[in-house]
Amino acid sequence: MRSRLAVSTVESHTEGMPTRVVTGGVGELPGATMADRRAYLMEERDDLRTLLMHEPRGHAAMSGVILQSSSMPGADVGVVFIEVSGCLPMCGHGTMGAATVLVETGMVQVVEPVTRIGIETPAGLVEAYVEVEQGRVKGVTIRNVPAYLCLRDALVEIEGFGALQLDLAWGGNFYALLPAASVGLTVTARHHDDLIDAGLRIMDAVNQQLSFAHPGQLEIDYCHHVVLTEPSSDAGPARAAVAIHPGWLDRSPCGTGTSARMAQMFARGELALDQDFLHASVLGTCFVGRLVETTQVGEFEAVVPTVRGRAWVTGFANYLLDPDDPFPAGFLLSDA
Ligand code: PYC
Repeated sequence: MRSRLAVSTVESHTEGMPTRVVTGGVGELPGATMADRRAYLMEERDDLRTLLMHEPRGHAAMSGVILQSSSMPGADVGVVFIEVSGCLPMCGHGTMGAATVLVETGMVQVVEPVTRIGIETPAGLVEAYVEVEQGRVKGVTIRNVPAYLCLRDALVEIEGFGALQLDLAWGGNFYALLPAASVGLTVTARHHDDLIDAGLRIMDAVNQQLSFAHPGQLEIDYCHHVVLTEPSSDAGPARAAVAIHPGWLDRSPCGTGTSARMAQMFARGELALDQDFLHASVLGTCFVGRLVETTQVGEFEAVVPTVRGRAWVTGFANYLLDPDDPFPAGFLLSDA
């Protein structure tokens, strides 16, 4: 056996959505901050992301984090998110997965009943409050970066659907939000292909017809995520199908999407501070969100969201790259 690299990982899933946590073999990426390291990875080492996320080592809905050290005040670790879609500024399910792995493998000092882990993400400092009972993680609440409603009732012309109104909100990524019913769908795994197809058309329209950027990181001026919403019925959770570039659905209720949806609802007077918001995925798995304070992001009134979910460790792996492997950066069958 020969290999050009050996990357060790701890595999996990958060409410059904995988997080491959890279624990060794990559080392410290160049850059002072996680935003710098994300930029480095995207510009110089995208092959590493695609090797670990794409087939044959990953799949078309794969997601992960690369653990790093951080010198940000309040942070214990740093993370760079990797995904089939690229390198996200922030990922909620991935942060819960990483926090669970850090605790259950003993990579951080564990305090029961709650271990606090400060995590520097490319979008800023996120705190994870990990509920631990006899060494087992029972739940993770993340205190996310501030979220805000960026565009309200924006009118876009969507191929096949005509003119539709939607909101655009930031929750660590930009999300276009609109009712699934407005594109003739319900939030169910049976509509998987149609939800993705509608999501991609909406994404194209938003990116071509609307103009926006995060005030603190002006290079983040695109939308790769669409939340097709469904309101709660009775006392049940609100539901969401989160369609993501280049064409897959989040298996979890999406931590940053939940944050964006809560910011949208707060701005519309539909959700108050300190009120639980139950959010279910297309798979039926749930996060519990809450808005805990108001703040400001540039000119936008913003809110600080917390999101609680649970992750499970599924395995340990070592990934190799044989110098003769014909796919040194992986592949996606859909792109081939
Ligand atoms: O949980 O924030 C999230 C997320 C983003 C993309 C997939 N999951």
